[in-house]
Amino acid sequence: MTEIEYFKPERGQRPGANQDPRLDWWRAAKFGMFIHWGVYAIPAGVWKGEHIPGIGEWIMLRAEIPIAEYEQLAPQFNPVKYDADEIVKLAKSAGQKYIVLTSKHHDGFCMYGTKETDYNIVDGTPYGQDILKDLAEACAREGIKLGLYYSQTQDWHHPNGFGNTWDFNEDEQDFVDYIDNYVKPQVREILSNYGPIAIIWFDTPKIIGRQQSQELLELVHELQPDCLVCGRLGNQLGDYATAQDNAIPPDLQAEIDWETPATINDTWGFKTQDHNWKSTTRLIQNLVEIVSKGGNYLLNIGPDAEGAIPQPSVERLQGMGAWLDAHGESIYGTVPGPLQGQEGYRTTRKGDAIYVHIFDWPPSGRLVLPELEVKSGTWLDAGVESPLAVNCVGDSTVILGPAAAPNEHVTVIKLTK
Ligand code: H79
Repeated sequence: MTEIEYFKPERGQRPGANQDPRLDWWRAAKFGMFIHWGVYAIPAGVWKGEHIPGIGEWIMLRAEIPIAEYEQLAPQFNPVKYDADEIVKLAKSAGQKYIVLTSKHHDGFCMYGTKETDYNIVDGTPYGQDILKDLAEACAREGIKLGLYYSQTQDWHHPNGFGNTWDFNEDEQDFVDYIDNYVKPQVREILSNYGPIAIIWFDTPKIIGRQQSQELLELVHELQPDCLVCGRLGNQLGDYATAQDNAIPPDLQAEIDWETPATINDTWGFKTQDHNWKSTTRLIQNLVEIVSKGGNYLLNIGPDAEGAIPQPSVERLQGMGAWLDAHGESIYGTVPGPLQGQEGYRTTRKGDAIYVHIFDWPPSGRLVLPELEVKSGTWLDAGVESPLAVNCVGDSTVILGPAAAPNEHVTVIKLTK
């Protein structure tokens, strides 16, 4: 196994950005919805009857599908079940504070009405409507922030984009021309035509040079000064750092603002054969784990070719939202807690309050923490009726509760001075 590099410099945060107040809303938000959606939802992991392993949105590369063949997906794309309001309401009910939609993934197909190519949802499909416009309007109505994923380096459809070695000869490509005359005009479009965009989520920097990353950063901030740029812009120029996909760093990351993008099953783009859904408990624990170490959780859904959200995703997101309804105080607006690297529990803090999130409830009902100089404790969930005792004993804080965990996912105790 290769060692996981949680924070490569090229996905890192620009020095000084960790003091930037433009990130304050994002620092408090903790939990966002990622949406991976494009024409790859039609093959959904199967090409010419063959299951193509790996993440669904990579099918064009994995099967080395020629552009002329892959392009034929667009005239089949007619997601009549797409309902922007339903997606935004799902995000809200899950407790997610922002949404990031793929405006263009590596396959080059654009999910918005661009003037730069006909290979887009408005001009190239029977559906013919601007999915991004609908989502932007629904987000504005519901007061949820909208970000956009944009694949700035890989574009397997553009003659000068990176990554398609089966249709193009790399030696003949002009990558800087692609950045200057395709990527920049498209970034200008998505930041000019859809109202406020909270985040631009660039991905897989790979060959992008420092100057190109710098120019894209300046373009974004010129058009929308408050728009955050994720670390995958490349060259350590992002407003915040992006961890490796699905990777949660082992320790507290106190010096940087960071985010883990993650899947609920194993794919981003919809795949019929991926049923490896993480449990609601696991997803809640991942959220707590990430927040306890100072990060944000950007959790993905992959709508199908008709625009429906897979039911297992809906159920899990609603389960997370129900937990957050009772426990949001210990997540939103918190900072990492004083006890790190402990077995079986994680801590967050807000002002004087320390929140202990218990993953492994002790069968004795007795949990011993290092001394925290706290005087009292309560269940965070007002619905829990079990007695709770918190005592300082010597150098320890001893919590006494029932034998069974009061919450089926993660029980939270609020400790105060
Ligand atoms: O958008 C999602 C992914 O498509 C994208 N980032 C998230 C947010 C991503 N781009 N690259 N990668 C993830 C990692 C790619 C890993 C690879 Fe492979 C290993 C590419 C080729 C070998 C996995 C296996 C993907 C294709 C085959």
